[in-house]
Amino acid sequence: MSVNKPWADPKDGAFKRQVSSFRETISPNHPVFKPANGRYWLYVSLACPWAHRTLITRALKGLTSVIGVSVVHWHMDSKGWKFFPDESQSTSRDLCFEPSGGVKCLPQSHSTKGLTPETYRAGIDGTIDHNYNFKRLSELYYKADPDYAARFTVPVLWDLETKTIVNNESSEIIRIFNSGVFNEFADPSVPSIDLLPKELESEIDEVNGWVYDNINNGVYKAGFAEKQDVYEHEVINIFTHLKKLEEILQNKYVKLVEKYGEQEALSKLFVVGEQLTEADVRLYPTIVRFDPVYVQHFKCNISTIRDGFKMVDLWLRNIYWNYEPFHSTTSFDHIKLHYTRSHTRINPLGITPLGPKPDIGSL
Ligand SMILES: N[C@@H](CCC(=O)N[C@@H](CS)C(=O)NCC(=O)O)C(=O)O
Repeated sequence: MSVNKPWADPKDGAFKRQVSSFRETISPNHPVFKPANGRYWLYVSLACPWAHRTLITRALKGLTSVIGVSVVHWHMDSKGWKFFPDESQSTSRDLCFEPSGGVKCLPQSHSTKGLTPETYRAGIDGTIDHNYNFKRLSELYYKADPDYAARFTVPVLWDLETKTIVNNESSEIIRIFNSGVFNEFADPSVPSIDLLPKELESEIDEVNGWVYDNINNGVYKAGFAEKQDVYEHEVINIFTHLKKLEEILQNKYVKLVEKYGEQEALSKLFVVGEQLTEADVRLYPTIVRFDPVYVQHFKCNISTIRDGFKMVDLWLRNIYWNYEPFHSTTSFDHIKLHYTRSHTRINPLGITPLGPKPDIGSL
């Protein structure tokens, strides 16, 4: 079976992301995938920015007890993602920073199958596959489709009833979560939020479009480029768009200060409108990874966010420190370890840089 490599096409030296294969939705009108409590399961990596969006949305929508989660180990090898325990990485304990990740693997009826707190290092090594005890994410893909012939990517939204993949495209998974189909099961203590209000939808789509091409996927195109000119083109493009973002946030902030005063302005500083939307959810996973990994590992080092983009940095710190669903789903352990030790073509010795410290500035 030929599964294309995660790095660049040797012909033109440019990285091209594969198109996701499973594209169903969940809705009362869908012939198979109806909304239900505990029927669907998310498979994620805490390192992966695309999976990160789905975890944030799940938490923002109060669905942590409705949709369970299994987390792959941070180390992705030639056979792809694997679940805990991972014998080959057993020496990693003292290399890990402090445990984080904040992922609740509910529903509670799914136990961690005998793992004790000593052997179960959630937030560092990921979790077991709670449903089938698979060792590899690939096994899940083959269960859904024995002829599957593409890459085994996270996130995966899995249906426990028909035992198949509903969707493996993060931009669609977050829209399913936001659509309201699970509202009746959602945690009532979580304030309800619509991440895609009708009146802002076209602006959100417009921002998502350029943010995806030039920032979210831009860092990968720079990082995986295998020719100098391709790399330079991509990295300059990223910084052009970070500048555009900085200007948008700067203009907004000035207006917010005029309208609400300095104290309240920050609480309304979002990419679109004056409220948290999908545009923030999709931008955040890239920006929070930027200084810790993309600057050095993907060579996006014209500047750091913290030194070169004051408003983007302020927006980032506000979201990270003031919104639990962002904070609790961000694992700097997974992020740093995954990139620096999995991409052996970029970093053959797997040395993980210690800085920058702190991972993110305080407010
Ligand atoms: N279009 C997908 C992209 C997902 C994706 O590329 N995930 C990466 C991790 S960041 C992955 O699982 N890669 C595994 C591989 O390429 O083997 C989405 O947004 O859901």
